[in-house]
Amino acid sequence: MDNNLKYKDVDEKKLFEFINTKANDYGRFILYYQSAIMEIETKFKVLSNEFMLANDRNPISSIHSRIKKPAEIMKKLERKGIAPTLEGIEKNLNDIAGIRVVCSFADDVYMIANALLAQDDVVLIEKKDYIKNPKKNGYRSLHLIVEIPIFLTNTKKNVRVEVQLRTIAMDCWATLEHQMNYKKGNEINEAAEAELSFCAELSARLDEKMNELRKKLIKE
Ligand code: 0O2
Repeated sequence: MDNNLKYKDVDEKKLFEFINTKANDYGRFILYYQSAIMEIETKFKVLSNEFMLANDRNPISSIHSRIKKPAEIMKKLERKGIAPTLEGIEKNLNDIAGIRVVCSFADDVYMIANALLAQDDVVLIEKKDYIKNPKKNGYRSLHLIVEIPIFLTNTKKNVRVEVQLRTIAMDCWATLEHQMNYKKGNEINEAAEAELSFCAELSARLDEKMNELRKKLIKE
């Protein structure tokens, strides 16, 4: 393994060499994750439409999805000391497929998460509630690792997806913090972290107030 590899210069070909696989095999491997994203996105859209019909408002403001970039996969394999193979990735990396669901109100986050988890083809593998237990810098979101079956011509495959659910206000904070700090490798001092956390508190207060207001104004 070349420890001097500069990840920003690494292309897919380097990833194939790194994990000793062929482009075709990698393409099929990624197809599973792309399919899982499509399945879960559809589930969220169906839930949203159903809620919209009954309540005349949309609990989901936006949905974004991504397949983890080859350079990020390599970094994570190295950082975690995971075998650089497709099997190693499949067994150990739960965020190759990621979906972010931005909800309108704080209650919507849990309502939508619970409705997804109640579906009998969705298996919850792990849950991290950074809303009830925010990170030290103030980061808030509900993270779920779920597994769903994917059906291809001759195969059924259980595939893991990381689902992040948050409110518009939480997403605003996370997006701005990501630009300034997260994973940029900046040395962040205690004072800056406290300020970030203070901003996150402000946006959590906004979420609380808007949630209360919604309950007063709309009967659901
Ligand atoms: P990106 O660039 O969003 O794709 P690990 O995934 O193993 O490193 P862990 O504990 O399993 O760590 O992951 P965790 O804490 O559940 O969160 C991982 C994802 O949550 C990150 O994905 C981010 O999207 C988001 N996240 C976590 N902490 C923060 C934070 O402090 N600020 C912001 N803005 N986002 C955060 P990726 O793949 O690391 O990054």
